[in-house]
Amino acid sequence: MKVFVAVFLCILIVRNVRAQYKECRNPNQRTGQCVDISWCPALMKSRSTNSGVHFILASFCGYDRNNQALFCCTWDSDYDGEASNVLPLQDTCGGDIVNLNILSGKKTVISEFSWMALLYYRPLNGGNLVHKCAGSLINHRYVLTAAHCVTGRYILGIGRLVSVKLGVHDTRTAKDSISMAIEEIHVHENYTDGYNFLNDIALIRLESKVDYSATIRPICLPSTVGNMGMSMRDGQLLYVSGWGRTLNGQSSPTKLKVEVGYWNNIRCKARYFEQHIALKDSQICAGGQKHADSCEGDSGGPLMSYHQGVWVLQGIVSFGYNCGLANWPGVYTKVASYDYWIKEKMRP
Ligand code: 4AZ
Repeated sequence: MKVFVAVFLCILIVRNVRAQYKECRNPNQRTGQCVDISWCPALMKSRSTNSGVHFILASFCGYDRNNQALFCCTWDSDYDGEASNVLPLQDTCGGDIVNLNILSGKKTVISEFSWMALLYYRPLNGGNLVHKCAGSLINHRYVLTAAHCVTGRYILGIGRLVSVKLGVHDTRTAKDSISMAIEEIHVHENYTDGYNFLNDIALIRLESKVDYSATIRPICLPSTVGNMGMSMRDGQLLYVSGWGRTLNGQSSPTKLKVEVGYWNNIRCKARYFEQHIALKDSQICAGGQKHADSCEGDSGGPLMSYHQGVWVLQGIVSFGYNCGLANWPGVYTKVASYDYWIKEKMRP
């Protein structure tokens, strides 16, 4: 009898609690109860991560009688889905709808190179944001760029990096583009600021995940497609894209692209040694045709190879002896040399 009464009371209490709290759906579309956050162990746990805090805010479901915010409580502490340290497979990354014939032109079409990111800086005088560098989206959460775009002398006069814009074709309209805040920046520990710009690589973690779309997609890393750049031949065509300085001396409002030929390292090291710059095997040279080069403002952007429908991030725009001079190729950070570094820095 006692047991029966106890069970009956329990059922009554649970019913009462249920009646008191509204049913709700959390951002993962799971059904839960709309409660004060201190009643919800899963959401209390979420408070320790940035993404978790986003998840809590997205779980808001109303107010109680005392105007206290309520949140949808389930067993979830964060968004479902792929962890942020997972790289996309070849069927997701580096795809392009463009056929190669169009590449003889200079303008890009809107959805071309949709992994390209623009880096925006807050000027020291607090004025409007300016963009000075580019980067490449490598998964839902990370953008790869040059170290000199996030630290050191180059950005001293520009300001502090504050956001990353994705899905941009024309910086004047930038319709359909999205602006992402930055959660964390990893600069290579052995980056040398100036001289030969060794280890000129940095990884930006966005504050939340981005959804892929027609104009926002990731590029493949060399390791993803098993092409570590070992077999590149002199003169092999690679591609650079960006909004950097053009022949008329200004940065381009629309995303441009240019073909550049690969230089083997022996030849390129000899060339730059004339300028007393010692290049390493973790750098790639490409270009050296008059007026076809990356330049100021293109830094951090991608040097890409294209093979059977897949674009691969082979290099990161780093520096050069001026821009667009005949026989002076641009120097790029060799992404394949940093495969381990990139994967080690990425967090779920
Ligand atoms: C720059 O100033 C810069 N052609 C970037 C790339 C190259 C030269 C200069 C290579 O950001």
